[in-house]
This record gives sequence, structure tokens and C-alpha cells, in this order.
Amino acid sequence: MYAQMVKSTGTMKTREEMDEQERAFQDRIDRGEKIEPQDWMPEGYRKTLIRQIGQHAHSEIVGQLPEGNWITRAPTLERKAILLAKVQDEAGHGLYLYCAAETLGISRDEMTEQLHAGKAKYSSIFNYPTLTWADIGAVGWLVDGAAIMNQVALQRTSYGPYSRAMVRICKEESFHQRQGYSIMMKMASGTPEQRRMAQDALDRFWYPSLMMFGPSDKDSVHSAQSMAWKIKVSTNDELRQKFVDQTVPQAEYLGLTVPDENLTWNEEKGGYDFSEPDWQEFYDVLAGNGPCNADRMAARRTAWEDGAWFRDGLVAHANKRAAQRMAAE
Ligand code: BYC
Repeated sequence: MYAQMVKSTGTMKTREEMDEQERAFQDRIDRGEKIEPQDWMPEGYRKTLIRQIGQHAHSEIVGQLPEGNWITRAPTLERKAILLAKVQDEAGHGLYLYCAAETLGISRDEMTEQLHAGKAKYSSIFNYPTLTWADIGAVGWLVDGAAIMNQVALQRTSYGPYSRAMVRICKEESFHQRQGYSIMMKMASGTPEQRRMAQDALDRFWYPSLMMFGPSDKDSVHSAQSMAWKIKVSTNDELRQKFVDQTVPQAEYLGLTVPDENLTWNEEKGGYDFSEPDWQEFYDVLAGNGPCNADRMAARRTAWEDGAWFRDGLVAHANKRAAQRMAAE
């Protein structure tokens, strides 16, 4: 498999091409050892982790926006409290992930600058709007469902701080997925209008959720190297397949229809055959041309600028305390 991956990308070093330090590092990975911040690592490993963890952190933060949109309009006090808690959890996930990335020698400010300059990505899914309350159900059920599918696997990633951050994130994401499904159950068993909203939300979020796993394996640029370094432990297509297999029965239970005429159970492979998302749409969204890209980035930049006085205050306070401590010593 390793040799095949080398062949498929042509960019990875073969064992013979690695120097002694790189070979010893690969051996540690192959033995399933965790890599810790103070350990030696190839520059490519460090950069790949910063890219992936940074994007993941940005996704958590930008992901607050479509859901935050509904906090003031949640239908009951209970639903509002649950949604508030969920959106706050996402901020916490962002923090754990920024901290994990910081152990690799990049600051949170630098990562934020990369996001605002359009150099770092965040998940494509958050460039779609949440138009109705049912969309909040669909986001919890499908978007958090897809996120968990990926993140459960990432608990076994080779970089210690990332893998440990994932353990806690996964616990909270399970609650998020359940709250989304609970909204969908309510809507799907409600009035004909509520049912229609639930189906419409599934129709609009199905393919964007499939895109969350990234391009198909044959087009994925980073998968081969990331798999060899065990930064990724499953490929994009493997996770997408698992997600479909898990989610279709859940849609059936709700009495909703997955918007895919080609969806059929394949006895031989023990999973569903399904239609690929529109990859042109995916790349358009990545290029900044999705329905909400401009709004999302504008909201993040404004939040950053509006928070400058608070960050300055924190730094001034920390400097003052440090000066007091030094004077007392
Ligand atoms: N959106 O070679 P590939 C969440 C980019 S949920 C945007 O396969 P890789 C949350 C990719 O970065 C989501 N960009 O890349 C849920 C690369 O571009 P660059 C967060 C995407 O890295 C609910 C290019 O396409 N989860 O947090 O091996 C509420 C080629 O792709 C996407 C994670 O981030 C996409 N969907 O695999 C709140 C999980 N897909 O970097 C929050 C961690 C691909 O060369 N990340 N690209 O410019 C991963 O597991 C991997 O980075 C991916 C992509 C599977 C996403």
C-alpha cells in the first residue's frame, strides 16, 4: 500500500530516499508511536499538521456563524439554551485546536491572519446558508455527523496534542449530532409544513455534507503523504462511504428521502452505492464563490477588528503583572 501511495502522488520520498533521521521518524510512525512537540519531525509533517489543524480550528470558529444565526429565533427556551451551549462548544473546539497547532511553532494570531488573508481554508460546508429552523437540525445531524465520522478516526492521528484534543471534541460532537437529530425528529413528525421544511433541509445539505470529506481519493493532493505519516488514518472516500452507510438508515427512520436516485444497497461491498457530489461546485466554493463566503469572511474580520481593544487590554494587563513580578523578585 505504501509503495502504491508513493506511486500515486510521485511527491513522497521512498524509504531509500529518506535520510537516517527521516527513516527513524517513519519507523516510529509505523510502530504506532505518538509524536510529541519536543520530538524531531520532518518539516513537511509539521507544515501539514499546521495546515490541517489550522483549517480545522478555523472551521470550528466560522461554523459558529450559520448556527448563531438562529439563536435569537430558536422556537423554545429549551432549544435556545441547547443551541447556545452548542455554539459555545464550537468556540471551545477552536481553542483546543489553535492550542494544538501552537505547539508546532505558529501563533494563533498568525493563523488568524492566514484565514483573513484567504491563505488558510475552513470547511466548505459553512459557506451555505441556514434558511430555516430545520436547517439547524440538518446541520447538527449531517454536518456534525460528518465531522464526527472524521474526528473519531483522527483520535488515532500520530500527533499527540491533536489526537488528545480530538478525544474531548468527539464527546461534545456526539451531543451536537443528537441535538440535530432530535430537531429533525420533531420536524419530520410535525405538521405537513414542518415535514416539508425537514425534507428541504435534507435536500440542500446532503451533497454539501458529502463534500466535507474532501475530494475523491484519486484527486486528493495530500492524502497519500498524510496517510503515510498517519496524520490522516482514513481516506476521504472511506470516511464518505461510512457516513452514507450510517446516515441513510437514519433518514429512513425519519421518513425522509435522501436526494439521490442512484442510492442503492450494494450487497457485495456491504455498503451503499451513491452519487458523487458536484465537484465543480465544491471547487467553486473553495475558490471563494459559494453562497456565503463573502459574508462569513466579513463577519470574522469585523469580529477580529472589534475585539482588538479587548486583546490589547489583556496584553497590557499581562505585561503589567509580569513587570510587578520582576520588580518583586
Ligand atoms: N472544505 O488533498 P485533500 C467542523 C481542501 S467540521 C474546505 O484531500 P486533506 C464543525 C484541502 O484543504 C469540519 N477545503 O486535503 C462541524 C486541500 O487544500 P489546501 C472540520 C477542503 O487535507 C460542525 C484541498 O482541498 N473538520 O469542524 O488531505 C459545527 C485538497 O484536499 C475540503 C476538519 O477540518 C473541505 N471540505 O483532506 C462546527 C477535519 N476538503 O489545504 C464545526 C480535519 C478538502 O492544499 N481535516 N479541502 O489548500 C481533514 O481531515 C482534512 O483536511 C480534509 C481534507 C479531509 C478536510
